[in-house]
Amino acid sequence: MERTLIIIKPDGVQRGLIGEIIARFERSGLRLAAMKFMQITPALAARHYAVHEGKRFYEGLIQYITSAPVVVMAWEGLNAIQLARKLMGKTNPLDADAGSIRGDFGVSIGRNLVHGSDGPETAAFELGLFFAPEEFVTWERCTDAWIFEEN
Ligand code: DAT
Ligand code: MG
Repeated sequence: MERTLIIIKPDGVQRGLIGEIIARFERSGLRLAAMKFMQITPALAARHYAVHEGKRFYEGLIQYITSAPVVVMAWEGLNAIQLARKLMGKTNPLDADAGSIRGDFGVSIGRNLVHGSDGPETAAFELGLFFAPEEFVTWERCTDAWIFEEN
């Protein structure tokens, strides 16, 4: 089982797509482990996007992610990280497949609606930035046996 950090970015919130985006994760079979509605501070944004510091789009990225509230979630399941990236689609909505969140709703790379961790180390780091350990809910979903195949 893996956990990944998903953020519905300010454009997703402002455009009224919170429910639409959550529904896609929910019906995928991934299981919700934590969720909050918040506004990201510049300091938190700088830590979250530290790997992009110095790139020409960095300032705009920090401006955008701190510009309005976001919904931050942890989703868990088998291969949750890769699965979530697939639901999101490629970084640039122009390259994102139809049927993905960015492919269906995005136009600009700098307004691409969602964030999702890109690997296990990144996921652990990012989950720790946004959630305290006690904020993760451990629960059994009544459909788990129909979704997560036992090995
Ligand atoms: P992703 O969000 O798919 O993991 P990333 O980590 O490479 O993509 O970049 C983080 C965000 O920065 C991305 O969602 C949008 C923005 N970004 C990336 N490359 C960009 C570019 N060439 N021009 C403008 N914004 C960019
Ligand atoms: Mg990334």
